[in-house]
Amino acid sequence: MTTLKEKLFEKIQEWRPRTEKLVKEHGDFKIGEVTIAQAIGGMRGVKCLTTDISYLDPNEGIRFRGHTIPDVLAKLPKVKNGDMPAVEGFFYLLLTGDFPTQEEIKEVSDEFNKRQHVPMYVFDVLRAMPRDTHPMTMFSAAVLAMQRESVFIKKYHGGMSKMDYWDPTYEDALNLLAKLPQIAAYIYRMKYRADTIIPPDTSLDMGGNFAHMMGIPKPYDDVARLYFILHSDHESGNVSAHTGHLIASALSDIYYSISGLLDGLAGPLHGLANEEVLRWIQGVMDHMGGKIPTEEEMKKFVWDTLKSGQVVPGYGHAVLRKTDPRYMAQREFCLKHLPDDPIFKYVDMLYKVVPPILEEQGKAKNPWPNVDAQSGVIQWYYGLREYEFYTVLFGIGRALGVCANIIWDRALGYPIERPKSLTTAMLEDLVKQKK
Ligand code: NMX
Ligand code: MLT
Repeated sequence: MTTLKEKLFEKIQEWRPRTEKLVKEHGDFKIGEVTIAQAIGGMRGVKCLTTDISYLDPNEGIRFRGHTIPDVLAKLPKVKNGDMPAVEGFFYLLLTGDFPTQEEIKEVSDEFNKRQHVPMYVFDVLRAMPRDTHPMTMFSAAVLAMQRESVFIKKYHGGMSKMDYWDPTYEDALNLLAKLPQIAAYIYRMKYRADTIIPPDTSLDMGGNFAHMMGIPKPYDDVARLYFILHSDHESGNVSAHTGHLIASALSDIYYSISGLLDGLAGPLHGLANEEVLRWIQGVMDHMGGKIPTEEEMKKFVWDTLKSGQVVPGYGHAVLRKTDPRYMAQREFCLKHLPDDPIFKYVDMLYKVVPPILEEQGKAKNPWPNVDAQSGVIQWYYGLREYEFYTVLFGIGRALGVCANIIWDRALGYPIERPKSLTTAMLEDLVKQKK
């Protein structure tokens, strides 16, 4: 057993009695009520999920295992010759709640490198798809194609105690996570770089290897590390994390779960918003003939977007009620590395212009930018201009968080998810009875 797996097992054994006690002794303790608006309105704010991997405070933003983004970036050991921590170390933190040493990070990195070989049939599946297929469709299909590799399902069919489910799930998770960067880079180079594939370099960490396979020089390795960390998890209620958890709750394996989460992430109200932001800004730039608009001109574009019934991509959030700290972390990166970039100037002007307009319009509960408002500009700057690829990057990151969640779901024996529905007539009757 690796140090990570051993440590995880210790943590699981410590944690199990806490969950069991809560359910057995306090199972009917009420943590909230559900209103009709919530039952019809996407279950917004209903407290009915449990995860210890991350928690989203509406005003403070995300904490991973109790740590804010600045804390995580400061406290995790950095990659040699880089400014960012290794993604592998961050995964260790998500799984165990502890900051790893350099040695422990190296062990996870070696594990990933051992498992990074992608079976040939995955590339065959990708090559059989029309080249204009959306990269998220390709990414999800590639993950699904690998389902036959699942260790969990083989062990399940062989007969396995529920207490052991987490173990083959951990194996599946590491096997899959190790391959995602290579699959993503393959899709990118096949689709947008004349099919010139760059083989992996297993001497590098996950972020470094991804930058290498994308063919983008430094500091893109740090960009990749920052991206994967920032996008990893946003507690369990968002569409991608919830989809992954929901699918896994039926004991479908990691491959089914991650493929499904990618499908949810590919919606324009969720992860695809990072693509939408760049498309929208390009529209503004084309209209302006490349010139940076004045604030007044920008305000008009924002109002035109709203008046045509569209949302302003990259703004608003279902939970957050302030600027997303993931936006701020990327903004800091931009201020350091690309302060004069024209697209960054647009993005920065939008930060000034959009919130007051959304407030004046009075519909959005959160007028502030989310992670997607700032993420595309960095990719664009480093030459990744095919913005339909941006959600794939989000997907690699999100898979880390969801895999950590699913391993813990299995360890704590979370059951199949099955909320209850009512009919419209039942809701009407409930209201009448109350009157
Ligand atoms: N532009 C215009 N209208 C908005 C926006 C926005 N950015 N955000 C919310 N609204 C509208 C929303 O469409 C709804 O209108 P209606 O009553 O006509 O249905 C109203 O404001 C109330 O919505 P909220 O309760 O504030 O937001 P909700 O929780 O339903 O949705 C989002 C959250 C994120 C889906 C929404 O803010 C949005 O569509 N934002 C733009 C797309 C985006 O950036 N998505 C990425 C989110 C982060 N991520 O990576 O997943
Ligand atoms: C996410 O990272 O999943 C998004 O911010 C959406 C959310 O949390 O609701």
